Amino acid sequence: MAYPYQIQSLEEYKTAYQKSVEDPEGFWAGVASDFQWRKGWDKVLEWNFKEPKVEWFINGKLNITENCIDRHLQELGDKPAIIWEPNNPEDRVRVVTYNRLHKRVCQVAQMLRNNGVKKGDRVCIYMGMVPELVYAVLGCARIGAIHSVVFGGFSAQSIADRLEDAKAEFIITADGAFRGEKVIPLKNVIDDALIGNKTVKKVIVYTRTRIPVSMFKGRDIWWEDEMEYAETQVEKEGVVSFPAEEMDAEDPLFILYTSGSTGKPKGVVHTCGGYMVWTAYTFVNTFQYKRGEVFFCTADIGWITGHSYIVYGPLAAGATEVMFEGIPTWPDAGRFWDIVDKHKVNILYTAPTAIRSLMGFGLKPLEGKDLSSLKVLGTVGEPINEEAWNWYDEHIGKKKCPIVDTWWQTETGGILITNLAGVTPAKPSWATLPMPGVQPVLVDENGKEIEGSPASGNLCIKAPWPSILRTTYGDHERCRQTYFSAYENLYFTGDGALRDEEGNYRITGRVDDVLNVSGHRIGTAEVENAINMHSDVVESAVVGYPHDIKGQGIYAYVICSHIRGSEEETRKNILQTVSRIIGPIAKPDKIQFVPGLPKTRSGKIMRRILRKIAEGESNFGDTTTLLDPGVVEEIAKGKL
Ligand code: 6R9
Repeated sequence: MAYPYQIQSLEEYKTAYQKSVEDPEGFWAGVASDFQWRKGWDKVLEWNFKEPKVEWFINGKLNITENCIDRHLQELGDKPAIIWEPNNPEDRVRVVTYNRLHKRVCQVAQMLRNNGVKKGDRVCIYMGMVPELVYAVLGCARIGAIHSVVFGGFSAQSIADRLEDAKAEFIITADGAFRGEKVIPLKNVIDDALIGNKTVKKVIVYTRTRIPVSMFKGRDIWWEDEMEYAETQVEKEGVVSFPAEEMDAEDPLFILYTSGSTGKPKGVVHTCGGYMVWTAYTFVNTFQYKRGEVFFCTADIGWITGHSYIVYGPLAAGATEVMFEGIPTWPDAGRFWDIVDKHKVNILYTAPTAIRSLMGFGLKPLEGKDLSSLKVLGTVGEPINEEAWNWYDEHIGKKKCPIVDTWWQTETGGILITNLAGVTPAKPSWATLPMPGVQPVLVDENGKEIEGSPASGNLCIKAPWPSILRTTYGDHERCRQTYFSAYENLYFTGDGALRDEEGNYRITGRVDDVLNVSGHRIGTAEVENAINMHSDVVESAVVGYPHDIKGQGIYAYVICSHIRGSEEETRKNILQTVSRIIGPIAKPDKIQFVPGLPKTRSGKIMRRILRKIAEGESNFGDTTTLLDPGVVEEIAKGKL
């Protein structure tokens, strides 16, 4: 069964695109009417990119969980919403039907209410990939609390910063999380994050790994006890109910922190109405999802991809999806293919870094795996190189599955540029065409729009789509500065792109000081700040360099006051420091000790030169403006 707003041919795409540009309000009113609103909107859109102010479905009232769950119950109540594959393939698969999801989300909502959580309160969620994470997220949404999910790979310090920025009063976590052979001690990390914290009142702890945890009286409570009690409140004579909070379309739904070019992560804020419409619309159209098909997104819910294409988009569309707790290489590098085979996955959505890493294991892990259920493949997170694209196409899709290369960002809420599977043409390593409602432009350094094609420039968007970020939490000026001030009346993505004669886009990567390591966004300034925390470090500069599997690796140039013990020891200590401050995901791949850094007379580090050295280039361009041109040669000599 197709969805009313599903685009099914190239012609339909062209018509939809044109209508979305000529009459955005009419177009999006049409799409939004397919959702459940408590009260309709007065006006579809008001916006200016100056302040910026963007409002969609003004005065419309809804609750996103009624759209993701309740409205499906009659038809899909017994159908699986989530098929959960545990870390250990020998353990039991859990199938969560829409009925069960409804019950659990009602219980969480009740549990949160019992513990004093109210609409608008911030709840930090720090859990592994278990169904309870989805219940927690949706339980917040049901009572109108703003969730802030923090990825399990972030350190206590990172969590502490996020808790403080969001002034979160509640945390939902687990004792630990299984990831391959490792057990991540989540609750311990939370305990460290809470040293000195003054806002958090309650920590709810779900039991997953049974590793020892300390439970503080008056603050820490067990998920199981609370849920059991909540169950007696939400279920009466076999009927489950917990009335969802009525939310304004523009009420915040969640905060998700992401790195930018400054040292401090930003809390990107998305709202209820536009985000719901966009995630469902893009899910259905990009992947050409049809009712009953099995969708598998391998992302973690700690990132935007998991928010939009594990939690909200698929569930708003009443989809069936696989959720995976573990990692692609455990117990062996055939794990994804086992899952595809076992659960008859129709649509697989993963990241280029995962594809490249699995490619490295050759074809053996594919032997004996039946991948014939696959119909559509997708990628996200970073540019996909042709080699990886071809491998994915040939060995996974068997040349029968369209590949969608989806470009988007935490700030965009959902997919903005992509081909639509089997509907609009694919072009290897090109994201191709904009979604209806998305008007990309390329601008030169002076902010002038580059017309005509082929062209290359900085990628901006001309007008708002329903799930554009509304603000950065607690600091609207920062939002304006970062995204809306570089070019007048345009949203600036931070990415560079090419455009061909057909209007296809190819994203070439970040043009700011943001790295993309294994599809994870990491600001160079953040890593530098962390390195500089080490007691022997005087100064550091961090750049990206091409990495076969990660896409980009982190290269750090470090000036030390002295080296205690061996260089190797100091390196390890620096890595440990970065792990503590940000998390293991930000650990540099290479650390080179240098006597100085190439600086301009005004004291600015010339990263351009450092990037060239890290890339192994020998032509550094003009170095005459440097304070001490000699330092460049010296650094180049010591390149790792
Ligand atoms: C969804 C997500 C956003 C940055 C973005 C860009 C890069 C994402 C891409 C891609 C080329 C694609 N990016 N998808 N680059 N092709 N298909 O990844 O969000 O974590 O915020 O990262 O990722 O550089 O600006 P986020």
